[in-house]
Amino acid sequence: PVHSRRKTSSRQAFTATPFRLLVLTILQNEVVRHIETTLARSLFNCDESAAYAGTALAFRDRLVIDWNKTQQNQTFADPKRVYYLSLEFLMGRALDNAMLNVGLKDVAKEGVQDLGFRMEDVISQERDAALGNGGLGRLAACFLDSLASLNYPAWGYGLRYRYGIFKQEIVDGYQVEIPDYWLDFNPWEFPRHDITVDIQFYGNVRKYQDENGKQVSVWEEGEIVQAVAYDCPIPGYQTATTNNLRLWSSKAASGEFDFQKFNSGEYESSVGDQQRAETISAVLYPNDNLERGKELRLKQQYFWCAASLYDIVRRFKKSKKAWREFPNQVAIQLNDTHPTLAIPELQRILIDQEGLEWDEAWSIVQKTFGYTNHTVLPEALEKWSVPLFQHLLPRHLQIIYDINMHFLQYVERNFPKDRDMLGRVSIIEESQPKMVRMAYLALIGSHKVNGVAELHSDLIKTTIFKDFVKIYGPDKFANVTNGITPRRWLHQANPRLSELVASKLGGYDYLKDLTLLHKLEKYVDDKDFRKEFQEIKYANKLRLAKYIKESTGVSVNPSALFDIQVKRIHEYKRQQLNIFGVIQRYLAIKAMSPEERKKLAPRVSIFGGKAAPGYWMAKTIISLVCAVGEVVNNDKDVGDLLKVIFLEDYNVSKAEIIVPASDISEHISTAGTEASGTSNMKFVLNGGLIIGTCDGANIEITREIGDENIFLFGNLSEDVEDLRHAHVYGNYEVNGDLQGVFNAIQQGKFGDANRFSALVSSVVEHGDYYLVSDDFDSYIKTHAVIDEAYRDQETWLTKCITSVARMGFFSSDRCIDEYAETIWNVEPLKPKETNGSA
Ligand code: RUG
Repeated sequence: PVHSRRKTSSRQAFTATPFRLLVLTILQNEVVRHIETTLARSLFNCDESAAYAGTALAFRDRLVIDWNKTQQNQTFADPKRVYYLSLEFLMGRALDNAMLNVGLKDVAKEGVQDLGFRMEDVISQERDAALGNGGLGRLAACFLDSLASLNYPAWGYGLRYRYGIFKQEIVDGYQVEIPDYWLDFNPWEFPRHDITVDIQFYGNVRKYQDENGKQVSVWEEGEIVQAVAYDCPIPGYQTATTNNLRLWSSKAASGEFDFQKFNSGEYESSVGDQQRAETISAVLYPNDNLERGKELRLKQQYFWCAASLYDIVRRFKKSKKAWREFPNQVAIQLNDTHPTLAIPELQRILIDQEGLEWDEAWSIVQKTFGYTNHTVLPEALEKWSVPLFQHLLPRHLQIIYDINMHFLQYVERNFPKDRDMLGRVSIIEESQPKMVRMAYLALIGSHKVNGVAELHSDLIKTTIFKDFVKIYGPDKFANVTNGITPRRWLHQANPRLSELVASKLGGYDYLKDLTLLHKLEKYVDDKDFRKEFQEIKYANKLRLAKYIKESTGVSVNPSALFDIQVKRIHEYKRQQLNIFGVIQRYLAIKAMSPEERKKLAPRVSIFGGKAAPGYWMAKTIISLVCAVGEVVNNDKDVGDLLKVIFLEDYNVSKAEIIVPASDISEHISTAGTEASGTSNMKFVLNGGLIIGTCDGANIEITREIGDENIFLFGNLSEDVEDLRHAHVYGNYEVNGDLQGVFNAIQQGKFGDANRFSALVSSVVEHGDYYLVSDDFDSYIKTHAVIDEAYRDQETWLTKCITSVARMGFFSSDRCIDEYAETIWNVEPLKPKETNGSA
């Protein structure tokens, strides 16, 4: 049927090359075969979801072939491999990415058109794989894309949550969380029921002397849970390398329910073990930059670390190399402190199971691990209570105490006069109860520690890890500034801009070497290029305006300045500063004469992002944004001059629509609090400008694109401590404009003032920890500068184009090459043959 359809189809088919036609026919046949056989559906009642499933399965088949070859090639060559351990992988959708990486999206588009579908509709059938909270999980996803695209022999290891990050609904202006059961149909994973690992919890440790007089520790009894591997292929861009992301799922070790209990009528408790085991990988903890110390979270961490290490060690042992070769074959990167238990676990395997001496084992451990720190916020630094550890992982606690003892002895020998230092750097915090400081354990057990942007990497050396710089010297610390994959964040999200760039640079090579973008600068004055660039931005804004209308019912003017802040809601990210600024603008518009109004560029302020379910202040910020939107959007007197939108359920696939449509985006954290930020990079790469503080990667973005192309404001990180001190001990007056904003809120202009009183009092009464009042004036003035700049569309356009051309540094390919060279010491492994279909 497909063949006959082709004969009557579009003109394009006749102009296509025979090879293209052949690929198209083959691909179409594969899609149809999957719809008819795998899904057992008739083509006559094939809907969009079946079209998605058929297309996804056809592409999956292609990935699997390259995936198998890649794994065989790696097994044969046995190079040093990288293992990226991350509790979060925020992958988003896979089909579009697979089609682009394989290089067959255009053909597939034509194919599904022939079947009567639009590719956009087919793609949007897929649910996001949302196994992450925000920047940390998305970084891990970008890194996987770069590792494969650059042909590094690499594996990702994570957890296969049954429920990813919750779906956010806004009901009467409040956030409501809905569970995200995303696994209904997931063609991108392969259960490996033959790859299982038994993971032990609880129990006790027995010590005895063996026949040679050596002390031996045995971890006995307790509970066993089984880890089952689920593998996801990760295709590289225009290469046959397809790496593996292995996610672990938990199930009861017996695999069966308790028959005895079942037969005696205790139906509920007969499935108890099973349910308890499955709970481990059931849900992603929905906190970003916040740790809560829950037992189940520690269980998740150990379950995943132990299963991954077992797998890594098993693979190494196949090569029959000596243990001292382990760090020459294996590099393990810890994405934050979440996988820190891998350190005592490897030490345990080496000494308890493989019989190595402590020192030899410890030297292997230290050479193997690298640790990436992503935050200096105290509330985000993981600590686990010693009693909880003792109960859940008794052997690991002993090992941690031994690691600490060796470390403190070393510190004492080298710093005999600084007695206080021991308490400061000890892995064990002498609090009530005692706590295990995971960041210290991660640092001590790794050979390199890196921050994620220059300022952040400097800050960790002067704040949380200051003493450790003295102990180990500065060379243990490195910076690897974050990056993003241009494949998803330009080529996929903004295909027209990607095509325009390719037309000027003579092809798509820049997607593999983003520094080539600099060649765009010579087109900055090219009339046709400018026109096309501007038209693309407008089309992207139209698309977002349409989405806003569909999802909120509000009509926005696509010619207005789109001002966007989308990211997790957090006080340190300061969405409250933004909405206070919006209120100030609203009040100012209301007070303006008609002449003044005419001069003002219309604005649409767009917010999006999830609040952790237990983070009340963050939820209050969302409800203030919604309440302000209600009033402003219905104020006829203001009309198009200002609209305020809260976009529900911000996620990766929505970001792909939102990011290309911005004129200005907001990256306005209190200086020194945002480690890097990565959406700042995405927005600039897509031809938007940014307003930001001197924080995280904003600083390096400024260095690259030039300070004339960015709107910076606010206090610097070196002044933050003094300013906070002044709030607590001095008499601080709130600036007049901000007071006006607070008055409007308190007078009930946006509904019941009590709902928002905590936001006001956090500034006025509780020390303004995030320095909203200190930065407000400069924030408002900078927005006035933006208004002025936007009126001059030609200069604005020049800034946008110049900035895109200078963003080459921020590719995640550059990050991965830096990690490979300075931390992992791994080399790419050329694939055996290039991807035939690309
Ligand atoms: O908050 C940071 C971001 O600044 C950064 O860009 C991202 C990736 O490095 O990681 C975020 N982060 C930090 N997420 N969780 C943490 C602390 O656990």
